[in-house]
Amino acid sequence: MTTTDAPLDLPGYEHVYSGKVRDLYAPIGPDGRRDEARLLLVASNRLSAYDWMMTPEIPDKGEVLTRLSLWWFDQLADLVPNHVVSTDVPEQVAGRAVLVRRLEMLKVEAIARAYLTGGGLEEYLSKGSVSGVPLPEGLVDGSRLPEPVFTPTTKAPVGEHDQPMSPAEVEAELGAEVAAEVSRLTRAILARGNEIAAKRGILIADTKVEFGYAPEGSGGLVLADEVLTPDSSRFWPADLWEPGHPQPSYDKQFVRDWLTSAESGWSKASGEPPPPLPEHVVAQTRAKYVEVFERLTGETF
Ligand code: PZK
Repeated sequence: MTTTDAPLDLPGYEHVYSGKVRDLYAPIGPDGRRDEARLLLVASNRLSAYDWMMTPEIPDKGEVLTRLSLWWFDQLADLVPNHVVSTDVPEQVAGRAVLVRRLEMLKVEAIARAYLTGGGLEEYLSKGSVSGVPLPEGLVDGSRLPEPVFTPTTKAPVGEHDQPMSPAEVEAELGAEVAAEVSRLTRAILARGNEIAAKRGILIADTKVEFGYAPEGSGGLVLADEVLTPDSSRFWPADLWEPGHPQPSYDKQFVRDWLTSAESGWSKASGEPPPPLPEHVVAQTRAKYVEVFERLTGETF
């Protein structure tokens, strides 16, 4: 899948890469050459649902998620170092961009699950285990797991879907020692996230994090990308949690409900792009992102 938006013209930066919802730029040094040690990570206001990019964008989404990630990096600082260098960024992207250390990224999507749903649920129903971890009988969609389970996947190119990786595949890719460390850290990040979020009425069902190494090879794994945001994690409102059926999504529920309602006139199965979101759905969705930020951090957006 491609993005229709042209990259921004950011003074002192050159566009490197765009994902579905984020963009990477490389700083240009005083000598006019790329600074190979840093990257500018820009969070857009783009939102995807049912694998389609929505129009219009969600105002302030990029800034809310950037500020939330920065807050989580602080909450996790005693568990793992992170890639953040500075929030002094071009004014065009102020508040929604972070200057980061350029790392050698691991070729594994580090996922942990604290509640059973999605692909984890499917695997459990067919095998009774998830990523090689045997689970108790009788679990249903939304059940809390006894403890977070590491369920890594491959990193698929944009537009393709990530595939589950077996423990043996992860060890072959990373080596047994790094694989064990990535597993331990990913589960610890989700456990810490849930300890904090539970006090604020939010459950974090699962999360995807990315790790890299500083190129010098000094020190260990560094937490990169975004962390514990609604884009990288499934957030559920705790008061509506009821195992046995799919849980409402904290951030995207208004979008999904409208898209699947008669009002939108759209059908998932049609293969057609969805129609533009009405203003009230955009506003409600923006409000949910702001609400999740304010509930978790206790700060005002
Ligand atoms: C890096 N991504 C994900 C995909 C984006 C971002 N600190 C880093 N060093 C090297 N590479 C990356 C990072 C970070 N973070 C992150 N891909 C590479 C990604 C699409 C768009 F903005």
